Order: sequence, then structure tokens, then C-alpha cells
Amino acid sequence: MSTPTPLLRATLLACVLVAGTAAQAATVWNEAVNGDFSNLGASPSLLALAPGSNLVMGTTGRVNGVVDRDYFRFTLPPGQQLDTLTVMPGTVALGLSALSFIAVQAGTQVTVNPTGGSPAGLLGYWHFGENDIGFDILGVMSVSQGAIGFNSPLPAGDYAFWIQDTGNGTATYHLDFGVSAVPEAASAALWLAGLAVLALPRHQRAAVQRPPRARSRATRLACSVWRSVTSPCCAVASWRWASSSSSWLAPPSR
Ligand SMILES: [Ca+2]
Repeated sequence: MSTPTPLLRATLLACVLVAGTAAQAATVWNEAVNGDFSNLGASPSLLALAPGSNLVMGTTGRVNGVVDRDYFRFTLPPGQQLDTLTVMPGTVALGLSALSFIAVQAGTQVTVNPTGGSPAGLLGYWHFGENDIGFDILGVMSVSQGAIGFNSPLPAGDYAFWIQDTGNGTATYHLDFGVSAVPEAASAALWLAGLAVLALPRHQRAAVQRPPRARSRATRLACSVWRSVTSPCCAVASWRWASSSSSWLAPPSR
């Protein structure tokens, strides 16, 4: 058996580290344990998210004519980003539409009137329910009609969330906020270059270590992949807007 090159060893180690990070999970707030979230957009409850999985569990709904609105916020420090917001099993919405409402605003407060008629000021929102279980809704929130919109993943910064269900009874939501460290340009390029090298047959992987004049056509192709991933054009994300005709607080029909 041949001895792995330093590049191969580094790539395999990175795979193990990434797998280990993805496996981490933590409940950052469970209303049954930690108490009801703030009902005021001006003073949301503070969460401490960390790289990996961050579970948030709570209830909302209308009891005795009063809507339990939940507001919470968190700060993503420099070097971290919110990659996903996944609806988890256990989520149960109310009403004929069986949809709850979630919104995000930049900053430490939600200043949008919860009974107003406009989502202006929100970064995004979505109506979620059991049909969303297992799905990441961050992307659809980013293109909600009438909101500011954002590019997903959410970068470092302060974010305030608002969840409500105005149906009669108690709705339950289980949400997983997926946070990761932002890959540095140099390490990302090394990672992708390592994957390109791994895709080569053994003799061509060895050729990567040889001087340029001795490299084969396939090896030169791997090198071109490395150059392409380091190109600034790869960092340009597209900006999308929704064409949905649904109103913002009224759950859409689907
Ligand atoms: Ca609550």
C-alpha cells in the first residue's frame, strides 16, 4: 500500500473534522425548559448560537383571545454564518391552512408592527407547517414578497426573529439553525484543489507533485479547477426576488 501524500492526509483530516462539526447538535432554547420567549419585538430574548446545529423549540397560538408572539435574537460573530433554517419533526401549526409565521429582521429588534399590513423592514418571512418538516426554509425566506430580501447564507451580524400563529389553540415549532464557520479563501481553495486531486487516478495524483513540464493533460485540468475556484467571479451570488402573489401575513394557498 502506498503512503498517502501530505495533501491527501490533510484532505482526509479535513473530511473528519467537517463530519464531526456537522454531527454536533445543541438545544439553545426550549420554552418548556427555558421559559416563554419575549412577546415584545423591542426586547427579544437573547440566544447564543454556535457552529453546528442549534435547536429552538417553542409554542405559539391564540389562547383566550390573546396571541402568544415569540421574539428572539442572536448575534453571528465575524467568521460565522447562518447556512440553514430547518423545520424539524414536532412542528404543528394551527388553523385551516395549518401554517405558522416566521420572520427575520436585521438588528437587535423587530420593529415591524405585528398587526400591520406591510412586511417592509423585514429581511424576509415565510409561512411554515408540517409540509416543511425536513426542509431548509432560509432560501424561501430570503425572497419573500415585499420584504427587503437577503442573500443566503446570512453573514455575521445581529438578527431578530419573530414567530407567531394566530389560530386558536397552541402551535408547536421545532427549528434548527445551522451555523458554520465561513471558509477562508485560501483554505477553501486548498480543499477544492484537494478534491480535484483525489478524483485523479493514482499515477496522475503523483504527477501533481512533479514539476510542471512533466504534468499530464488530466493533471493540468485539475490545476485549472484550482485556478477557477479561486476566481473572484465564484464569489458573486445572484440576487433573487419572489414572484409570489401571496399576501405577507396571510398564509399562501399551496
Ligand atoms: Ca411562546
